[in-house]
Amino acid sequence: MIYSREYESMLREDLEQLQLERLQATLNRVYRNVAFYKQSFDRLGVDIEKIKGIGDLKQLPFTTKDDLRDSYPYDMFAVPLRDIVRIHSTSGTTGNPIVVGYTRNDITIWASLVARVLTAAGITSQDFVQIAFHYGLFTGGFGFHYGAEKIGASVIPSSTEDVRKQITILKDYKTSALISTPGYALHIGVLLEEQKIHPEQLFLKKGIFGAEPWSESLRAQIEEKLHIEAYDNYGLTEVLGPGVAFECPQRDGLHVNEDHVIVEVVHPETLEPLGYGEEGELVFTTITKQGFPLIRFRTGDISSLIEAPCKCGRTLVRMKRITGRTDDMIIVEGNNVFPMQIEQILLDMKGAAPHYQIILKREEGLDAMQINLELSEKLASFDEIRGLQKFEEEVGERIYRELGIRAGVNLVEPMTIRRSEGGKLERVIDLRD
Ligand code: DLL
Repeated sequence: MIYSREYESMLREDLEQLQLERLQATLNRVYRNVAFYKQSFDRLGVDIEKIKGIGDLKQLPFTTKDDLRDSYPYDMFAVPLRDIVRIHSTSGTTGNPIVVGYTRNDITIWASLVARVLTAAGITSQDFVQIAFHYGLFTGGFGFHYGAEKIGASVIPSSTEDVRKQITILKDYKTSALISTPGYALHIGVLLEEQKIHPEQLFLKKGIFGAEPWSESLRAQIEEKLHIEAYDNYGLTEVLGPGVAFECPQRDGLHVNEDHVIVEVVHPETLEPLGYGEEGELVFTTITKQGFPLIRFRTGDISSLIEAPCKCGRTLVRMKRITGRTDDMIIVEGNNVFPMQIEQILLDMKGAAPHYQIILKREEGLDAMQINLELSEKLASFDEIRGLQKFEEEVGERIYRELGIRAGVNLVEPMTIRRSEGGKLERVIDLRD
């Protein structure tokens, strides 16, 4: 099923013409209304009147996460604040978060793009859709909520209820589609087994999962544990939230909503545009957003584009699933975090040496973070076990408070974390999947 056949299956040349018109309108708007873009275009001598084809996009400068942080909170907005009806933001607890604004029209488009995601997975007005994403500054809860309402499904905003409550809802409210991170779906699957609830006792048929990287093998595990068909979907706060790209029943790459964003893949170092099939950094230009338009935004996500047309009939280009990041950002239970944010907290805690290792595992299907932290000489001499335990708890609490991630902290003797070449520590060891 295709939610918006007219746009999702457009002839390529018509789509490119539409993209160009929308791009030109966006460039005019940002040049007039966003000081950052006026300055960066002027600095590079870009004449927006000369952008006459999608191929000219490469003349435009990139926008980075740092540019967005520096414009905190509202400097990137391209409309007067009275026209903004919604604000979301990234977590960014240490540096400035990235704050995004939506106009009423942006929200309407967002809902229709998420409606495409759901419809492509076969979800209809007959479905009971349980949304186990946080409803808050994070875009997952509200984004899916509006999309699911748009297609007329019965929406169950279970949000961050405890997992046992989620399972009760799944069973009693006859949920037929689950929306969450893939890690959370696996966690539910593991607990169902523990509680000896057979998936056939549920009504669940589909799962739409995203917000963090996952693999084909994790898909197979989730499908087996929950007896569902699992679909991937991709998005990011800066561009919109969920609704940027989604799988169709072929489940071979994610269709990008190209009538609303232009996608490029560039070499992460030279920043030269790459061709189909070549892996590099995803870059998005929004072409319909009013509140928070973005020109050539570097996502840090690694993927490649698939040239071949899809059997589903959509002409929207497909991107492969995300295979990694250009930076060291990690995602723990859907929370994006940079090791540097953890390091800053550790360094701030008196008594910790700056030698630590972050170990990511899966426990009962859920992401678990353990931090092995070397004691400073000072703390090592303070060998009262109770004091050390208290210190471990304090570090864990502070990480939870500031980053929203539960971490087990484990103090280890000085010089016991293995150094690799040059005495360097491997900071993050990811044992998930
Ligand atoms: O995660 C938006 C979203 C919500 C997408 C719900 C899908 C479902 P952020 O919190 O800004 O926004 O995180 C965006 O998460 O740059 C990727 O690194 C990662 N990511 C999102 N979806 C996927 C996916 C939301 N399907 C960052 N596969 C992105 C791999 C993903 N990584």
